[in-house]
Amino acid sequence: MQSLDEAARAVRGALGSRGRLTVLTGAGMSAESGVATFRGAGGLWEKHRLEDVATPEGFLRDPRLVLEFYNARRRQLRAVRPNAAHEALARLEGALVERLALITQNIDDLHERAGSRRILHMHGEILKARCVSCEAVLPWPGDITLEDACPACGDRLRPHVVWFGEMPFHLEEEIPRALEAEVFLAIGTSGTVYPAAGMAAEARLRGRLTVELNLDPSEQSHIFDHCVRGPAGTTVPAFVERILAEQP
Ligand code: BV8
Ligand code: ZN
Repeated sequence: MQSLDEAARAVRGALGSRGRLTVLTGAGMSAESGVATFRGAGGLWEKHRLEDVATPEGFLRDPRLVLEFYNARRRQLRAVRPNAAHEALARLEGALVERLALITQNIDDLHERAGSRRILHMHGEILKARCVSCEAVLPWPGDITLEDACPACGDRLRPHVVWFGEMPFHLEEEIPRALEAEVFLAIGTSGTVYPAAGMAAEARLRGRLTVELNLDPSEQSHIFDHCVRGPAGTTVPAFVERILAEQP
């Protein structure tokens, strides 16, 4: 993949021996693990309207439908495994350590299970529940039902995920700091959902090198200095190998 070599060479140049790299991942990262994406064929939004299952209004209207939507996705997560792309990013973190910032839009735990340690889940985590009143956050690998109650205050539980119209996490400090990195790399995201979709433009505004690894063109492809087409399970390990080849 000629453009992959070109992009990796540019990243090595921009990184040098001390430069920082920020990675933003989306559903395309987990696609080859068998986790449905949102907008692809057979995607999650084909079966449900976003308004019904991924908004606070939808939860108020029909909490059982919403809880079941996430219960099904949580159950499916137990049957899948991280893929070569997740594993390559964990290797990259092992080499770059605090020079790498990993921001994910995904609510699965596949980055963690591949060995990544420092992950910013800007849209929350499906394996955690949150109390609708006192906002206690609890590890929750099983189903959430209407009968489940917050151990602290007894009120109802919801998935600890960011719905449309809700404020994503880590926007005040960690993400702005991560966008100062010399290189911004987006992997497997359609660039449709803001403010995540605006990150490439932010990085470019700061004069940073921007690279996209995606199966298809995204809504932000025109922003990136380099766009490498292909499945993450192939492009990410190849990319990481080329970047690490030169790291002291
Ligand atoms: C907010 C958690 C205020 C829940 C998610 C009008 C214009 C602009 C913006 C808006 C607007 N109206 C409303 C908004 C704001 C809204 C928004 O952006 N809406 C969109 C639909 C227009 N955003 C919000 O509401 C956000 N909050 O704005 O609050 C605010 C504003 C600024 C600052 C502070 C506060 C909250 C959004 C969070 C919603 N929650 N997820 C859950 O998961 O159920 S979003 C959900 O979709 C995912 O988390 C993910 O982030 C997102 C996008 O999906 P992708 O990850 O990109 O996946 P997708 O399927 O779309 O694409 C997959 C890509 O992978 C494709 O490109 C494909 O080609 C590629 N691919 C596939 N297979 C592979 C692959 N690539 C490589 N290899 C493969 N094998
Ligand atoms: Zn509570």
